[in-house]
Amino acid sequence: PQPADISLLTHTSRYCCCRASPLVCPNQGLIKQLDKIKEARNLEGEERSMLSYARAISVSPFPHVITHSNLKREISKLPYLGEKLLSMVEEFIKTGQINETQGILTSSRFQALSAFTTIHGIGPHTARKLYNLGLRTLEDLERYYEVEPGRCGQETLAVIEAAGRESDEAIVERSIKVALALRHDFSQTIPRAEVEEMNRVVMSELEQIEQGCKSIVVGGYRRGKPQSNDVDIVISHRNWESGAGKIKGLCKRFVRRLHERGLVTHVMHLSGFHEHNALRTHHWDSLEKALTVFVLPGDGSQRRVYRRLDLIFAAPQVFWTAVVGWTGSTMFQRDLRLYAKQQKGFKFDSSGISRRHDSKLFFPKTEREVFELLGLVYVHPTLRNA
Ligand code: TTP
Ligand code: MN
Ligand code: MN
Ligand code: MN
Repeated sequence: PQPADISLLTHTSRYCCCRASPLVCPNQGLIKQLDKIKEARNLEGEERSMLSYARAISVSPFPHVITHSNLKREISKLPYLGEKLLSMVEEFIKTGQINETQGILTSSRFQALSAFTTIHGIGPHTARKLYNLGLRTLEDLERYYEVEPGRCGQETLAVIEAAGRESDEAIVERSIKVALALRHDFSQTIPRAEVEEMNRVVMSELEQIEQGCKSIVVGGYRRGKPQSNDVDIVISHRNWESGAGKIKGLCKRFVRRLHERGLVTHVMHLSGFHEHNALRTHHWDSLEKALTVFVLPGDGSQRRVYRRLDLIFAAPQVFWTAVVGWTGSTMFQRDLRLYAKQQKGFKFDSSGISRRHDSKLFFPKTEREVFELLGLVYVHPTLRNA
């Protein structure tokens, strides 16, 4: 990161897209405790409370270790730390833990619900439904969904062809079955070198069916995480004029190809992303994406681990908004949208930027331009871990 950029960021802003959020911060212990409470609220469907904790966590990368001496003076001036949160922070400073967190950690309901939501496709709502049926462990879930560990046959080609014509329930049910069957592989995190190898293999396959494409690995990898839970790649085309036409329909064609080549073994979901309002009439109106299971070709000596791979396709005009959106973090992106709306009268999401009053579209040519358009100081990807 350029020092000039960092020094312009302020830790007292209400928006985390104006603050520096490194991967590891001086108050990691506090954040870990608050994160459990946040997760518990999320699992119980308490959205507002969940967001309060998420916001408290996002301001806690305060540049220094939070102590008694700076608590009154500086910490109480940070946004989102109200009376209740401040008393928890105080408790943490005194005892090294938070009582409520300890209660959560020993709750068997919390343990079951958080185990359930590690499965892609199971959100808090489904997790609670399964818990109410008396299910408690992932083994219980395997029996319920009639899934055998390590084995998941799927008519992948049929899934690809059916894209866009399936019900949400069918998509979720399939995702859960695949994620359950392959959960022992999916729980192994992906080192950076393997992420890079996957991108290389994907792009050399893509070159075979469409020349001139480009990609950036986004998600946690781009924010500097040493290990990722999945791999997210935004794909576009180098030609500004003809690129949009080449990207259109590429998602399905490419996933079919990767499946033929034995690289994509399963498809969880294939879709156009939610559309950017003002873009609707144009041919680059929405982002096509594929949520898949990918396996690197082996040399025969050992079985390769199944990995989750997300491919996002963006026309050149919306490539950089897609990259910023999919780099995350989720909180960083949430505040980018909020800042754009509240401070600039702009609409921002992964599939584009537009001005609200006249729907004028903007097509940034670099990542810095995305920030400039929104009137923001550039934040390096490794400082977007809010
Ligand atoms: P994830 O892959 O779910 O999360 P991550 O890459 O930050 O961390 P990891 O995979 O290692 O657990 O999502 C990647 C980013 O994409 C996320 O930070 C926000 C964005 N995103 C969207 O914009 N829309 C979506 O529907 C999803 C799932 C993610
Ligand atoms: Mn990811
Ligand atoms: Mn994830
Ligand atoms: Mn992902």
